[in-house]
Amino acid sequence: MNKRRVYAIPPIENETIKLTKPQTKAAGVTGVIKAISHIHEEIGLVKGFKSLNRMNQKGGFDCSGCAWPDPDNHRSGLGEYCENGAKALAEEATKKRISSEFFKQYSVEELSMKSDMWLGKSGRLTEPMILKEESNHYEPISWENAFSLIATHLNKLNSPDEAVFYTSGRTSNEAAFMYQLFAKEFGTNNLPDCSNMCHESSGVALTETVGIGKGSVTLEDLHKAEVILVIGQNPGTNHPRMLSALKQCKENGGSIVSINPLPETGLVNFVDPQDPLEVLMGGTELSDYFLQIKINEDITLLKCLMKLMLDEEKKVPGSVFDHEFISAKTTGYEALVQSLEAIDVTQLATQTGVPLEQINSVAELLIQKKRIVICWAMGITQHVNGVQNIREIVNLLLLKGSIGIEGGGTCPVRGHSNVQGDRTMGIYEKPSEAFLKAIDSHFNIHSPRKHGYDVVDAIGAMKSEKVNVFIGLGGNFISATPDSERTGEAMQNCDLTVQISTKLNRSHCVTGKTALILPCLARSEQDFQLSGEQFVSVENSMGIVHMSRGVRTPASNKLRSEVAIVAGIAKATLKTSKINWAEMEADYDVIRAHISQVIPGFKNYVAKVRREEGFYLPNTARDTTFKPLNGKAKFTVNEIPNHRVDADECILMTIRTHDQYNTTIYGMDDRYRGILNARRVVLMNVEDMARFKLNRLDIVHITSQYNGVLRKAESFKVVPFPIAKGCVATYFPEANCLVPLDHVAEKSNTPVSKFIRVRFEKVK
Ligand SMILES: Nc1nc2c(c(=O)[nH]1)N[C@H]1C(S)=C(S)[C@@H](COP(=O)(O)OP(=O)(O)OC[C@H]3O[C@@H](n4cnc5c(=O)[nH]c(N)nc54)[C@H](O)[C@@H]3O)O[C@H]1N2
Ligand SMILES: Nc1nc2c(c(=O)[nH]1)N[C@H]1C(S)=C(S)[C@@H](COP(=O)(O)OP(=O)(O)OC[C@H]3O[C@@H](n4cnc5c(=O)[nH]c(N)nc54)[C@H](O)[C@@H]3O)O[C@H]1N2
Ligand SMILES: [Mo]
Repeated sequence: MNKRRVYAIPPIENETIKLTKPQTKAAGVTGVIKAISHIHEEIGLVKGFKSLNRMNQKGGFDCSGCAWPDPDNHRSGLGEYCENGAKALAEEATKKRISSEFFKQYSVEELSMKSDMWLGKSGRLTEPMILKEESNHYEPISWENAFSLIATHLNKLNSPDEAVFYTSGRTSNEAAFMYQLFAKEFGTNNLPDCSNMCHESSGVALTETVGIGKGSVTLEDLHKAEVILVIGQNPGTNHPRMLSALKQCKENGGSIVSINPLPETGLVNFVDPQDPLEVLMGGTELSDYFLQIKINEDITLLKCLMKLMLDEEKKVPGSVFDHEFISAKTTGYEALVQSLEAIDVTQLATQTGVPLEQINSVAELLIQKKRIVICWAMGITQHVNGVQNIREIVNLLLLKGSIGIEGGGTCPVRGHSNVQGDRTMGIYEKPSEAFLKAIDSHFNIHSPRKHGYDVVDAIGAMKSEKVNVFIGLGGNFISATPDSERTGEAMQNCDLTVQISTKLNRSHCVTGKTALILPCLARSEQDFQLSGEQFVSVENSMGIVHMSRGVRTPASNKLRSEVAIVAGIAKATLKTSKINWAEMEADYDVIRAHISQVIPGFKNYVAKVRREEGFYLPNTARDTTFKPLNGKAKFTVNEIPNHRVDADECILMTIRTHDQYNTTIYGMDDRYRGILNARRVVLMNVEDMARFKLNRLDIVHITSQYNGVLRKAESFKVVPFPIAKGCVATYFPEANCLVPLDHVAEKSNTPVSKFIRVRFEKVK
């Protein structure tokens, strides 16, 4: 049939923009007020606060906001949450509901013309729905019929590799383990996940250099660090509770260095909302140094820092580098030093955009200190050289012997609250032989060995009609992926697309010929199965596994848990399965017992998960004896990125506002940056505005040209902003249509969302 006329790109809406001065202080009273107003609007105050009080408390549920860890011992009486955690709860615990009447009223074509915020604010999904091949409206379907439809489609494929099983990072360990197990017994490793677009570069680089794809530090290490570098990350918005750790570090005498093209609020001044005295007194100046770097000049800057350290080391050998550590635990030192010798710091400093004096000051700090933590997020990973960026970070830490010591190490700050756990559970398109062997011998199945599709490859395969069935366990594939228009067309090639979701989003509108919505319980909701009340478990950014138990009454009595939905699909599809899916669905301890037999570090999982504080997974890079898995940690020599940018171009990065969670839009304000009631904006340095003859609030179309394809994002307002020269920023997902599908990071295949060469066409 003809494809439906649906839109993968958010509509252009009239926005009455208001600009205020960017805020210098994060959190504080306004943050608390904003949190309360979201709770009030969506849930009601009494119920809302009852739930908030159980969030991130021992025995309560894990905040679905971010993966930042909870303190091991002290938990604040005011609740261990932040403004954006409260918004995440308000979003899923909303009183609003989407009934089947809603879908009678709106066709999918109409829904696809609504904004992302409108879709999300429509309320919780309440019952399974089907969009039939000849129809433009979803209609109700029973759970059993939905499962058997999926089974029919999966079982008629020519090969299991014609199915794709996507996962977003909110899925619990238990659901994730079952989902990947199902894919393997069904016969494919097509398990792309949001990590492919997120910290994949970190996993690849860390595995290659220090032998484990996860960070090495604990929260305690941040408190005890002498220096913390925060590179390519906006914690004030995206990991607000991290600011408390930075504050603690400062109180213990440490220094904070922020490296970013934007002066992000929170890194400048932080008012701890859980400290009443601070709310009155005005907060802590967090960053001692703010290096305003140009986009993707981090390798250049790190090389300058290491060269300055080397110069000092040569003057007084042994005074800067840890030679005992280097010779005992690393390889490749000489090659790195040799490559640094050739560097001209003055020249490279100009390229970074950071004044040389500032680079000298930070080098001085690094020369003197040993306990160094480096934190990073998407400003580092989402580049062509994302993997090299992280290898360069590791180089600096290895020179100082700062990995595997108290107060020092690597800190990739994860995004989704269980994205790290999902990977540990086997959500990975390139599983190791050891993992597959363990699964096969425990369950007596034969897992496929051929590697599967990651996100970018899955879109390519859908485009060339090699994939017919897409199942998404959470997330919003259409809006989160690059090249919205092309991805939308690719998705529409599928025969069946299935979304297991809590809230409505664009992926429910841009679908395969037939589509299903399977509504599931949210993290904060109670989960009852045959054996009684259940809880799930998650792993945070620092490798601590802990339980999460929902406390709220489910949004509808027709919802099922993610575990039950995966079991339902498996039971319907695999008629002669070797695995007892019903037993796992009935009692999640059975799933955990299986996990403990298969995955390293989970011995006695059933008992250990019941410990209030959870348990740490083993981490070879954290160990004070620091023994990299494959013998020695590796120094690497990385090339300085060579950016060719034409005179009429800028480099664009796509970033998050303070009022969104990825593709879920909570509100229209980017409060910290002082941009209110508008999302179609482009943040630009005033000198660049003059260069392009643009005025404040002029409207421009943004174009990007890559590999001969011209892409265009229409009608963005120009906002003068203190961003590094030559760099501009827009919000994700409005600008995803500019991100080329074939522009990806080397080795990690992560879409390059932070480096798009763009031009501007003035509209009026
Ligand atoms: N409230 C809220 N919390 C979230 C999320 C959310 O959307 N909302 N998303 C979650 C997820 S999945 C993730 S992955 C994390 C994302 O957390 P972040 O990585 O903090 O998110 P971004 O908005 O992408 O911000 C990227 C930062 O890197 C900077 N940057 C961009 N390019 C460069 C560069 O080349 N070099 C340097 N040094 N800096 C650069 C940008 O200016 C910006 O400050 O947050 C998680 N937490
Ligand atoms: N241009 C650009 N693109 C990016 C990025 C960028 O910085 N720039 N960042 C990338 C990153 S870091 C990430 S992680 C991805 C995010 O990609 P995704 O994880 O795919 O997207 P989200 O927006 O987090 O997914 C939101 C949807 O998840 C569903 N959901 C929420 N909670 C639950 C739950 O408990 N269970 C289930 N089953 N569903 C739930 C809701 O229906 C909601 O609409 O986007 C990537 N895309
Ligand atoms: Mo992410």
